[in-house]
This record gives sequence, structure tokens and C-alpha cells, in this order.
Amino acid sequence: MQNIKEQLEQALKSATTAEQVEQIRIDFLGRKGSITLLAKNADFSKMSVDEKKNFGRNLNELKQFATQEITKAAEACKAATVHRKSNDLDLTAPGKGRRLGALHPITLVQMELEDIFQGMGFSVVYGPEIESEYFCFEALNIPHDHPARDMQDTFWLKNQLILRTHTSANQVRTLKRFGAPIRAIFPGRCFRYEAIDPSHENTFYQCEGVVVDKDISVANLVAIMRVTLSQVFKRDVKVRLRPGYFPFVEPGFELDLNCLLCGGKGCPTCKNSGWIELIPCGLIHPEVLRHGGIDPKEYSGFAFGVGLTRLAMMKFGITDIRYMNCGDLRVNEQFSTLM
Ligand code: FA5
Repeated sequence: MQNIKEQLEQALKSATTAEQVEQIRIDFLGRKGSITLLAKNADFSKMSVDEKKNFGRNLNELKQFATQEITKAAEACKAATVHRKSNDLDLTAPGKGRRLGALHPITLVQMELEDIFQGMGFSVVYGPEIESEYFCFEALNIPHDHPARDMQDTFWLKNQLILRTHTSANQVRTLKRFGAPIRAIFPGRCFRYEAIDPSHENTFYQCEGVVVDKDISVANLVAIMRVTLSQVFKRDVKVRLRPGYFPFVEPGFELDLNCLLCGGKGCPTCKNSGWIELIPCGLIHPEVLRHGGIDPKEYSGFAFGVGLTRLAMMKFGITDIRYMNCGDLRVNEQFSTLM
């Protein structure tokens, strides 16, 4: 018994894991363990009464000792494991479970435009993406035989509604709702049934703007555009107007930006012209004002339609429009820190 006790103490000293302690329990107290076999193999017939008593008492003490020591060792192993695990936990390590997204480059530019225009007293108004033919075309003086109303250019829904092809659809809605005088921008998503290439998408963003007040002229339009673009590109910019045709403005223009890359000398980006076509605009057609419930004899106004997607591409140097809708977070992550 003394031998077995010493063997047990030795074994427990070198055990470091709960599994090793469990094996020791099996080796000593299990069905075939050395302590269990002591009792099974004892030849009581050859023992005196006193020897039997002694044997029984010593065996019980050994069992108790073994049980106690093994339990102690098992608890010590358990505590050591918890301690080891909590030591592995580094509360200062950066989180790795959740990945935060980033704002889309178009959203960044939209938010910037909203700030700039709000600073000039404009309201921001959002219109519906699903529109009626009336607001998208008819109220804007776009006749029935105009190609924009063709199935080839417009997504028609089954209920005769359409996906708006431009944010100009919100002009008459807003004039009807708020009346004159008004300064407002309408940023939003537009849809055209177009073949996709590096500069054309079927789903893109525009930011429309209108100002209606007394004595509004082309000079006001140019001033607002120049201030806005200077703030967007964070430097003084030059702009020019060329004639352009849109049925809902008269006169209509294409506003060009002096090329920021070559300073107007001519480069591949501006196709050697020194100018980049940027914002279609013009004075609001009297017919459109009338649809909006505004008397064109009393009020005049201007409207413009910035291609927000293309503006974001210019601002961030994105060369292919297809990155914009690809849904890959790696695209977004590159721009959120640049503003
Ligand atoms: C219009 O949509 C007019 N509603 C703009 C306007 C507003 C004129 C107010 C006058 C007064 P346009 O079709 O040119 O015009 O589009 C305006 C801008 O939207 C373009 O300059 C371009 O930047 C952007 N755009 C048009 N089609 C696409 C497309 N498929 N993909 C990406 N951007 C586009």
C-alpha cells in the first residue's frame, strides 16, 4: 500500500492536464486500478481478525487519500486551463468579427453638393424613382414623338409608369408643391435602357437644380455653377456656355468646365479641346413654369442637371463607370478617406 501511495503521488506530480489526471484515476481507482485490485486480490482466509481489520482500515485510508488527491489535481488542472484561456484574450487587440462598410463615392459627392447648395440657401428635395409619363416628359415639354419616350431609351413598367430617365422629372412636382420663389436641388437615381460601356450605365445618378424668382437670368446660372464647381474641385474654375437643346429650357446650354488636368491647353482627357462638357442647363421654359402653376410673366428661372456619377468619376479619377455599381466594397473603401 505504501508503494502504491508513492506511485500515485509521483504520477500526480507529473500530470499537467485534466486528461492525464483522469488516466491516473483509472489506473488507481478504476475497475482494474491498482487500489481496487488490492482489495480484490487479498487472501482474507490467511489473515487474522486483527490483520483483516488493519488491512481494511489502511485500504480505506488509501482510497480516501487517492480520491482526495486526484480530485485536487483535477481542479488544479481546470483552473490552469481557464487561466491560460483568459491570458490568451487580448482586450486591446483590434476587433476582427465585423467589417464596417464605407460610403459610396457617389454618396460622398452627393453629400458634398447638398452641403454646398444648402450653404447658398437651396433646399434638398427627393422625388420618386418610379414616375409618371406626365412629370418625366409631358410637363417638361417633351413631345410624344421625342426619342426619349421610345421603348429603346426608357424602362416602362406594366402599369404605364416608368423608371425616371432624369431628375428633371422632379421639376414640376417641386414647383407645384412649393411654388415660387424657390431654390432647390433634387439629387437621385435615374435609369435609361442603354448599352453599358466605360462611360454609360443603365442606372446612374444626377443632381438637378432649379431657381425660380423675379428677374433670374443666365448670369445667375453661370455664377452659381462657377461657385459650386470651384467648391467641388477646391480651386477656382473657368466655365463656358455653348448652345444646347432640351425642350424644357429656352435658351438651353451645355456648360463646359475648363479642363483641370491641362489648364485648357488640350490633353487626352478633354480630347484636346481644353474643355470638358459637364452640365446641361438653361432658363426654364415658360410652358414648364405654367405646368408648375407659376406665371412666367411674373417669374423666371434656371435649371441644371449635373451628372452626379460622372462628377464623382472626375473628382476621384475613376476611369470606368462600371466600378460604380459593381457592389465590391473594395471600391468604396478607397474613397471614403479622400474627402
Ligand atoms: C438630362 O438628363 C437633362 N435632364 C439635363 C438638364 C436639366 C438639362 C435641366 C437642362 C436643364 P442629359 O441626358 O444630357 O440631360 O444627362 C445629363 C447628365 O447625366 C449627362 O451630362 C451625364 O453626366 C449624365 N448621364 C446621362 N446618361 C448617362 C448614362 N447612361 N450613364 C451615366 N451618366 C449619364
